[in-house]
Amino acid sequence: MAISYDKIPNNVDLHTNRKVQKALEAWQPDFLDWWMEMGPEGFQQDDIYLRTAISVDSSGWAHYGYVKMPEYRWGIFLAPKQAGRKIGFGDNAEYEAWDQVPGEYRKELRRIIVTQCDTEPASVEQQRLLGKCAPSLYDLRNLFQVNVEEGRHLWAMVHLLHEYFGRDGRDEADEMLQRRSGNADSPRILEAFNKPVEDWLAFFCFAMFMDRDGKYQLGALAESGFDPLARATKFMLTEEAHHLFVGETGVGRAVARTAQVMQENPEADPRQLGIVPLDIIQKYINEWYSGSLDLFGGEDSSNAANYFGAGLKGRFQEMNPKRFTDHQALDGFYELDWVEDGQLRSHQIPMRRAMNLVLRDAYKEDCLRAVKRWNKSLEKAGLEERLYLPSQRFNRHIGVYAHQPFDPQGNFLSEREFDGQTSQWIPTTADLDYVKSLMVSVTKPGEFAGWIAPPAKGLNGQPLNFEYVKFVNA
Ligand code: BYC
Ligand code: FE
Ligand code: FE
Repeated sequence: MAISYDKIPNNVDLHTNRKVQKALEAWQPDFLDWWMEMGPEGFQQDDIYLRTAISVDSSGWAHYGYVKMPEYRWGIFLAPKQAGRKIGFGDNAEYEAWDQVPGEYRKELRRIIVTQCDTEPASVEQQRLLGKCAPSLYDLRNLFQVNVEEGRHLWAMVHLLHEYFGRDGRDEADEMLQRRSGNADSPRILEAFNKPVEDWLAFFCFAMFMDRDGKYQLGALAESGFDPLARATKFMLTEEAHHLFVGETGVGRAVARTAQVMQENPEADPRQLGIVPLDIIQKYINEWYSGSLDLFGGEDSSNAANYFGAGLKGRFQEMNPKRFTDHQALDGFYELDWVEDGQLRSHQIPMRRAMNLVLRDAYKEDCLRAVKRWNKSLEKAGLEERLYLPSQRFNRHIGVYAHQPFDPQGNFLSEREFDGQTSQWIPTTADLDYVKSLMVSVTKPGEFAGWIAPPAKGLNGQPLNFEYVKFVNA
């Protein structure tokens, strides 16, 4: 099947690159089948006010207009090449950045790119039913914007697989459309991407915490000595900013609405007021934040040391001298307490092996900043409660704290104490059912569901009551 290349905006010379053309011609129809089967259910015919990336220059890349999602122009962009760019860190520092995959690191690079790539379609699958209960047209449009851009991130990584990894790369690209989030036989690679996102508070937590992991992982890959990966991820980060905005302001609007209604009804039970009680919001934060920490991999990781040593994956803003001056990280240790012989003991991780932790620390700072902002609306409403991030030890499935009985404050409990209290920390079935009961679909322009405050302003300079989605069968 022939593809019309002007429908694929790109700056990778697609029209002259026979090799990638051929690979994409085989892959694109399968992508569209996947999108129809696993993409947002029920809205494929509607006109959505979406932005499309049509070039890489910072002022002109975002083009807004009504699009039906299956006709979205998923493009392939690399951030502009920096002439003479050198590898910035690790054992290969100061060599020219690689334009081709270096043979000795082929396996590692393939694995990093495949892992990154797999999360993109996974997130679309996890979110596919949310459109049916969106709290407003504004939010519905934001969901779809995130979904089509995750689709484009899949394209961006598939392009690298097609262009640089030959036969293996084509096989990996095919498998991206075969694995399914949550499928027992062929699940997505990382655990957190196998969990369905079933209500909008969960969606906002996902975009806040999981997409933010994406920001830091992409930031680490944007430092890569493999130049095409660095350039692809750098451009993905420009789109990612909106996903993070959707997540952070989404949770913030739920908190703000709860604060406002509680202030107006100080004696009432929040569950009778059609808002999400703060204790449930805290439980959602506990669950999604702890899940996001798992996405950084183990605290003590030889993989991480190898990636850094080879110059494949750096730290966040590796080349910013305010953050890092030593780009070797051969000296020093990261000190961390974990349980040994039934007790918390201090351990020293050689710095290169602690790179997952170093990246995670930058991530945590960013999350703390957002929580502080959310707490401002509680403060303004005169409420005493505050939201917080749980300890890094709590509810972990990967790394040195995996499957151990820590509470959200990081205390090491006995199994019995722990089992008795999890319902206070993680959403129970009753909590999830209550949140689901609030999830009504609101489709009138300018109106919002009762559990969430409207945003401060509309999108792209449009008013709040703009028709962000036009339904074909309205
Ligand atoms: N789940 O050395 P270790 C995004 C495995 S999100 C399952 O501790 P490493 C997005 C690991 O494979 C960003 N398994 O970990 C967000 C290894 O297995 P083997 C995605 C896991 O390798 C929202 C073993 O445990 N990008 O873009 O240093 C919407 C020990 O591994 C997990 C990336 O992840 C897990 N969570 O670190 C849309 C970047 N963690 O070798 C998109 C690329 C570890 O024993 N990925 N394991 O069989 C990486 O850099 C690394 O693979 C990780 C893991 C940081 C994920
Ligand atoms: Fe993405
Ligand atoms: Fe994202």
